[in-house]
Amino acid sequence: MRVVRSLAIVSLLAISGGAFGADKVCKLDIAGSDAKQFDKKEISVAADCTSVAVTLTHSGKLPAQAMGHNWVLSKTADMQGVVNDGMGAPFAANHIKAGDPRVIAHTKIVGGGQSDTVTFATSALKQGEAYSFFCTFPGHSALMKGVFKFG
Ligand code: CU1
Repeated sequence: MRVVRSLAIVSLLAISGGAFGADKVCKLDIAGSDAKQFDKKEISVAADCTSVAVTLTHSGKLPAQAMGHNWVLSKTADMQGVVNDGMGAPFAANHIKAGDPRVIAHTKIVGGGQSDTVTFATSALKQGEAYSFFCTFPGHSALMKGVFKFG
């Protein structure tokens, strides 16, 4: 009994760890297909979300080496640079340049039937800034991109 009670207290502390005890994790889902498409062209995150959890699911059947997808977030102005450097980065590094400071958040590359979730704090985002999400698998971002709105 004593052990159970201590665990409960620890979880409560974890949940109310924010400055005002109002952490709000906003969950979003997006899917990538064998036809090299995301199922969303736009994602909106409300200003009161303190963090965002994006789950990317590959709705197709093709393996990651042939038709892999990731979900990458950057400022729209940084997107082309992130994509270009991603082409030169290895598959094992999810086609993202090591330590790329322009990447705000990214999932790993998934293949058919797989999914991955990335969680990031909205303190990394500014209201009014233009953000885009995209896939950095070589040749995919022309079709696989969308607008990410915060605030
Ligand atoms: Cu892709």
